[in-house]
Amino acid sequence: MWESFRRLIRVCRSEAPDLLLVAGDLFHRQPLLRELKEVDSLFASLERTQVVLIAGNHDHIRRESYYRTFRWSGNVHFLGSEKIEAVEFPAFETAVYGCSYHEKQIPTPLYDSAAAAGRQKTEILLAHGGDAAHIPISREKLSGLGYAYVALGHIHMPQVVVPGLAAYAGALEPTDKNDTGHHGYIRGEITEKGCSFSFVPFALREYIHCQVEVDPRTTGARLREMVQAKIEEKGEQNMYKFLLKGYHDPDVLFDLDALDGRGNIIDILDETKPAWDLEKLYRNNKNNLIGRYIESFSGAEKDSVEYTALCEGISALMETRRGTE
Ligand SMILES: [Mn+2]
Repeated sequence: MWESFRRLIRVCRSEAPDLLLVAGDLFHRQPLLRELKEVDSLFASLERTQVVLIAGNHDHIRRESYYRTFRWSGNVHFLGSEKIEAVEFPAFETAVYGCSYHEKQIPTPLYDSAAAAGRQKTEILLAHGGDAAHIPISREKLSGLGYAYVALGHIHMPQVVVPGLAAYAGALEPTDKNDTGHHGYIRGEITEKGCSFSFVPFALREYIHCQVEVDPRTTGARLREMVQAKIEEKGEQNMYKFLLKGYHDPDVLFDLDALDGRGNIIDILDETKPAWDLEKLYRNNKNNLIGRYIESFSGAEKDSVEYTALCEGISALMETRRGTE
């Protein structure tokens, strides 16, 4: 995460935006003093950019938090109050509003009544939360507050909440194996015509969930090729979770460990089912339990619930027969 943060600072150094907004949870826990010093010196290196940040629920301001006493560099503005306050930048006629978490949870919809006060021509809200326990947000209310832009933090997946007005930047890098999809930051521009913003993919890696369909001709070696081809197509730098579907030859057993040739598969779920040759099985087992079992499902459509139950039952029966052989 530090590496991504440093890369983002390098981007800001070269693009020199007026503002860099950090919408809370810069840290996933209480920051150490040395961490605040590192972050502040990186922010201070942005000579042409003003930085505004708030504390989120993860790095909420505890009684003994270093956030309370830390002295930020001149271009860094920490909105540390529990109540919504504003920092003004007359040089580019902008004010940024926001508040910080002093508790892990805030179930009150604080932003519902946090209208822009008209201190500057352009007003921005820096907000954190959006679920029931963390300042619930109403799209309608947010739209009526009078801000040119609402920069949202808390949800890791980047997403637009109100088109042209409010969006979650998401985490710079995925922080969890279920944080699939692109990660990056939001680059916004406010002109006479209004606000426009777009998501900039920035993460070095993504978590990708893939599905692979097998059929009765798929051998273990072929499956390995299919999995590796998917990884080559979507990028070797990413981390994968595979779901195997379809029907396999009952005599083929997939060795799941052998599929991870590059060490970037974190999970493989095998939901394939054996493709039994039911007619042949029936012919050979007419007078025993297997035959009667197949008979009881006669007419089941392939891929129906009944057919799946039939195949699973057959697998179980064949397994016990193998066991007694
Ligand atoms: Mn949060």
